[in-house]
Amino acid sequence: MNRIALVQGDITRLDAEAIVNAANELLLPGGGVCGAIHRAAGPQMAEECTRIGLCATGQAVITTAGNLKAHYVIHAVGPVWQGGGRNEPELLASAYRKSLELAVAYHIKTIAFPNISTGIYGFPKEMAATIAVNAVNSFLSNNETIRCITFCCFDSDNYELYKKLLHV
Ligand code: AR6
Repeated sequence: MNRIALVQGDITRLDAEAIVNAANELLLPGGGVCGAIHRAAGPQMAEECTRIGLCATGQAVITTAGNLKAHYVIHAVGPVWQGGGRNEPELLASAYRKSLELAVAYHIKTIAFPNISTGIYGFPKEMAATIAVNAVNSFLSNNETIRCITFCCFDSDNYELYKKLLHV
């Protein structure tokens, strides 16, 4: 059974139990998908983020999701692209992996990811897509509890890249 789905659109509208936020280390409401998630969730989620305080690059933390349809938001911090020599690929893979580990710990069965790091943080989109798909595939090969992982692409470049990689 295929447990990976692809959609193009706004992640805040999705029905998944958890949506992943492309967060920053300070867990502050920023721009991009993070700004959209914070606007849709409301102040309670921001307060939870403030209480948690920090999340290192490559790691993830979880909060409730305020006014969103989702029950949880997993805040994953991808790396800022600095040319590729600062362990960016491994840190990006780790952001996906840690998010999925949290999902399993919270008995979450459906989860949606944005294209972490490929906006403001400048990670090359093609490399990021390959890393994301590989990280998710290898996680799923050792997991039986997650029912569906959705890649939610906002821009057409990313959507086309994922379509090719996922053969859909
Ligand atoms: N739904 C889904 N994807 C979206 C949405 C949306 N509503 N809006 C944008 N994207 P970015 P980063 C896509 O910049 O590069 C924030 O300020 C966008 O097209 O949101 O990880 C944080 O607080 C792109 O493909 O995140 C951090 O400071 C992808 O989301 C910093 O930006 C990621 O772009 C994180 O930068």
